[in-house]
Amino acid sequence: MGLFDKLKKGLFKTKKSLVEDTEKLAKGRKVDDDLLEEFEELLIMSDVGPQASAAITDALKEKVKQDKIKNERDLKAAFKEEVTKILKEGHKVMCAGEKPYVVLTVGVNGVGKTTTIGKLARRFTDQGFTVTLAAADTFRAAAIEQLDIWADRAGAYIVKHQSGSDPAAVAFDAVQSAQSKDVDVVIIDTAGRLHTKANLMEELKKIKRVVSKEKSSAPHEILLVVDATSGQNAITQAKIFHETVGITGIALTKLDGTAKGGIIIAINQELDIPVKLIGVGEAVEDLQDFDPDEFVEALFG
Ligand SMILES: Nc1nc2c(ncn2[C@@H]2O[C@H](COP(=O)(O)OP(=O)(O)OP(=O)(O)O)[C@@H](O)[C@H]2O)c(=O)[nH]1
Ligand SMILES: [Mg+2]
Repeated sequence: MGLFDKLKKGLFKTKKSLVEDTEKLAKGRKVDDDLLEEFEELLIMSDVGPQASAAITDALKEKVKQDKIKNERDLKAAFKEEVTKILKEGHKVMCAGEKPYVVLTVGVNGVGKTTTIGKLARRFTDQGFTVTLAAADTFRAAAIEQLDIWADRAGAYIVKHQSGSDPAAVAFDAVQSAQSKDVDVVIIDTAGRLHTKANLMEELKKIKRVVSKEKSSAPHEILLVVDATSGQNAITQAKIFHETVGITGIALTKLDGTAKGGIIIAINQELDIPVKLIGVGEAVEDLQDFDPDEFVEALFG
């Protein structure tokens, strides 16, 4: 199965709730304000978020007024256009520049950080880059083992200390080791933490500070991993992590498990942080660069 088909398959449930249900709603009906009110409700139910839902609906209302939307087909086309606009605004992909290129990965518990790191590492090594993983989730021994397995699969180096040790020290050692071995990419795993726990958020600041002592331009990417099934809480998480450490990109995981993939539209509308990666399944190739055009095609096509 090609990447686009995997994306399509991963977005199956979201396509149903976001696109097919809105098509059904409009079928054989006159497109008017009443219909668009119901349409807006459907968007909100699909986790598109109040702001983006209102923005899309307002744009459609305007087009109805101008007589540009007459039937369900016009409605779908205009809807697609508005979603594309929102997803394209401020879009960026991840690209390794400096050497070593240091990626710090953060997020709440269980969102898919370690899995995303493993898949990302594999992608980089497949492309011919060398990679060092930093096991800075020292909270549980199992977390270090999990990263070890991924390092093995990806053919990456791993820097690890004993569980319970200082995560910032692990991150520092990993960057130092990468510099001495001339490694291309360093990816730092961290323990999941609730954005509401101030002391744990301080720890992330420390990791960031310590890494920049070893290489002043690092970390080059601070990647927030967000679970697509967490609904509007994803926005709150992003805001607080951003305030604390300054997020440069979002990896949105588990889009395959949910009908609420509309959250990606809410994230794009409400935050100035680009979604760079999406997870549409458990396999390595299910971590994809977020490409707004392809995403919209997979959803509406
Ligand atoms: N279906 C699906 N499952 C995913 C995806 N990404 C991650 N997972 C699953 O999510 C679960 C948790 O993943 P982890 O990578 O351990 O999450 P984590 O954020 O590192 O968790 P903590 O370190 O405990 O905070 C695993 O079972 C993964 O296989 C995805 O895109 N799709
Ligand atoms: Mg983990």
